[in-house]
Amino acid sequence: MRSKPTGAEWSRLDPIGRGRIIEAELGVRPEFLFAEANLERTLVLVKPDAVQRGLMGEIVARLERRGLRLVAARFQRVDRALAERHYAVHKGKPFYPGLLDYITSSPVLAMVWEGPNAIGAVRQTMGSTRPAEAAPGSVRHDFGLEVGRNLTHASDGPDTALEEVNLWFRPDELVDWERSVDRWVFESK
Ligand code: DAT
Ligand code: MG
Repeated sequence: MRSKPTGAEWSRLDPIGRGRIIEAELGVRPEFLFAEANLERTLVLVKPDAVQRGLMGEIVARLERRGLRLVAARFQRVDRALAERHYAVHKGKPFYPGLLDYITSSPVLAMVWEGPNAIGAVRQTMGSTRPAEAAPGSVRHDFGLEVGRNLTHASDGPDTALEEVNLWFRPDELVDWERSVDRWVFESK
C-alpha cells in the first residue's frame, strides 16, 4: 500500500481534497486509512441580519461550544459578483433577486469551521432553512421567524463545502492548528 501523498500541494488541500486524492490514488475510501477522514470543513456565513442584530458572538459561541474548530474568518462586504457565484444554484428562482439584495445589504462574517462530520453538525446547529420549521435550540429557531431573514448560511454537502470554502477563502487563509482540547472533543485524536 502506498503512503499518504506529501509535499506543499498536499498541505494546501483541505481534508476533503486530501480524501479525494487518497481515494483516486489508492482506490480505497480514505476513512479506511485515516482516523481523520471524517474531519470535514464547511463554510459558515453570519448573514447581514444576524450581524446587524449583534448575533455574531452568539453564533460563533455556539459553534465553539459544539466543539468545532475555527479554520478561517473574515468580516467583509459581499459584492454582487460574489453573491451571484455563491447563490448560483438558486438563479432563476423567485426569491433569487431578494436573496442577492439581502446578502449584499450589509457586511457578513464568513468563516470556515472543521470537525468530525462538521457539514451536517453545523447545518443541525443552524436549523432548517425556514425558521418556523427549525428545531427549538437551533440558531434559526431561536433567533428567526422568516426564511428571507434566516441569519446564517452553512454548506449543505461535501461538494458544496469544498466549492464554497474555495470561493470565499484562499488556501493560505485556512489555518491548520491544534487545540489542546482536541483529544477531548475528537475521538480519533
Ligand atoms: P439553506 O440556506 O438552508 O441552505 P437554501 O440553499 O435552500 O437554504 O436557500 C438559500 C437561501 O435562500 C436560504 O437561506 C434563504 C433563501 N430562500 C430559500 N428558499 C426561499 C424561499 N422559498 N423564499 C425566500 N427565500 C428563500
Ligand atoms: Mg443552501
